Amino acid sequence: TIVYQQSDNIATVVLNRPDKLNAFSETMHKEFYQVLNHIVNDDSIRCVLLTGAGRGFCAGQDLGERKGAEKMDLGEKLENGYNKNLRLLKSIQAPIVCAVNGVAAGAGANIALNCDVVVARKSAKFIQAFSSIGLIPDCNGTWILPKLIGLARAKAIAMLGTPVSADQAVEWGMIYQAIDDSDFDQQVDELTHTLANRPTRALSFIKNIFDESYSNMYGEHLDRERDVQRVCGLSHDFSEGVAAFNEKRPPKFKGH
Ligand code: LHQ
Repeated sequence: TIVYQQSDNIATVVLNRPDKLNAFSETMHKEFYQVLNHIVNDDSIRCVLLTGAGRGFCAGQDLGERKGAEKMDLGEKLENGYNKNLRLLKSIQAPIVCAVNGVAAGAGANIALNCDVVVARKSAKFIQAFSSIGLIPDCNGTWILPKLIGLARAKAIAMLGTPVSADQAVEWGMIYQAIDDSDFDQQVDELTHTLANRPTRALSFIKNIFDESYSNMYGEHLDRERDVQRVCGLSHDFSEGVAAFNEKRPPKFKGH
């Protein structure tokens, strides 16, 4: 249910249940965990690409696995499935690109929005499908959405379940780029290779410090930038970046 491949320091994770628009089954949760766990522990990885097989990115939770009308503990399902995986995803230090190749619904939409650089095919749509089946957005959708697009839009799309096109998502600041379907694969490939050749440790600091900014006070955050920049200043990649600038040549970053 997950296809994993590694080359050029790029880890590619493909959600692979195309007949079900890559909806998350129990098996897929487990395989996703194994793959993320591998990535967290492999220092050679300098960029992660998450995408889907076929015409969809991910339709969220597999609703076919719970056809019965019996009630169940969704809190438990979240904790041992999505939340466990998202905590692991969040601990990955390399930049994570999400290439939304088609519809991203429910948990699928919010898993995408938890990645660092999100691009989508122009034909893709983002659907906060949760309230249409009596749920609230999960996978930290209620945390990230208001930050990305503001409370007014976040509440409306969460309550209405309105599909948001890739272009609209860019205009709202929900994702980074909408790419013509015909150029998508090539541009995603260029993006991941570019990121994999940039100063990986600095990029990891960037993602962490942006997240921290939501809970830090102003002065406290200046202190954090100072401390992190001090570490960056001691890195190979900083020396290399400055040397390359002065020698008017492209830098060759090692990632540390
Ligand atoms: C699916 C699914 C799907 C199974 C398409 N499951 N088969 C939930 C509960 C538990 C714990 C915690 O968290 C959550 C979080 C959630 O993710 S809740 C939200 C769950 N997702 C949805 O409600 C989305 C349901 N899907 C749809 O609304 C549509 O399929 C979309 C709008 C995504 C795409 O529509 P279409 O392009 O028209 O495709 P389709 O509906 O024809 O789907 C194609 C096939 O995929 C079809 O199977 P079939 O055998 O009939 O060809 C669908 O049944 C299957 N599929 N989503 N979530």
